[in-house]
Amino acid sequence: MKNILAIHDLSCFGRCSLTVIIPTLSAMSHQVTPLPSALLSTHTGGFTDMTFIDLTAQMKPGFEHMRSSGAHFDAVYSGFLGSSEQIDTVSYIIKESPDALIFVDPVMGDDGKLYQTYTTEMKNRMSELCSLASVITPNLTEAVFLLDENYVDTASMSIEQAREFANDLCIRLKKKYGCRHIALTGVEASENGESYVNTAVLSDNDFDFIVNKHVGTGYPGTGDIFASVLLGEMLNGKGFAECAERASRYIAKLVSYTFEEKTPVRNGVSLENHLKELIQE
Ligand code: PXL
Repeated sequence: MKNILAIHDLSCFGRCSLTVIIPTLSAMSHQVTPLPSALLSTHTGGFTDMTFIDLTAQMKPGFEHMRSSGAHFDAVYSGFLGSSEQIDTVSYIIKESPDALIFVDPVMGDDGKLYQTYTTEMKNRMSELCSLASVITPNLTEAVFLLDENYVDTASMSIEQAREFANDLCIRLKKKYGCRHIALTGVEASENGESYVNTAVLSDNDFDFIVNKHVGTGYPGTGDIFASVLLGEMLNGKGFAECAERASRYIAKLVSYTFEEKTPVRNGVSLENHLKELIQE
């Protein structure tokens, strides 16, 4: 069994970050050891006035205590962070984990905008973590932030145009950060009146573009579930492109089922009804 150090926030209501990461990776037979970066009453997508407690002060001592208590991590998996200082802590943890797979989801924003609790300094410094990672999983917004560029909405591009645009972004991300594997999510396109949400994958020098019909709407937490399924599959020994394909098909299915249930978008996807599909006999 692999043990994953999951450095993300705990947003109590709304199904994102640790509340979806732990069940997803557990269903895939991995142990998850959370190192919470912040405690929020809800996530920031569609809610206002959420409570927020920054947990920076307990992260490094918490990591040291787990290590001295015998914890060994096969992967360090970071996501939403609560302060700029946490980037130093996560860098330290990564440097202290030379045998671990370093998987950085550079959570910062969506639709061209930073999340409510993110500062420009955090945005500028996320590059430090990406430089230390083997795997990064930015969405389109985060990818352009990491390249210091302006957001481009690809929704009106054809699939081929979006594919080329995403290929170019992935190549430049790889050149700048040196990561072995990149999965770029949320690359929209449209063709013949149909909308698509695609995932671009650059693994070593092989590029793939996974095309999915856009069914319903975008839900919070899907980036966290995508990254978790991808990591879970990688730790089960599969090739990166195959893992990314499984993760993106799983998200497309979750979104389409949740859309039919007509629940409020900000409540996230109905993961609980579909966890059993991740369990391998
Ligand atoms: O799913 C990414 C995420 C994680 N944590 C918090 C968020 C979001 C996205 O909105 O608000 C608190």
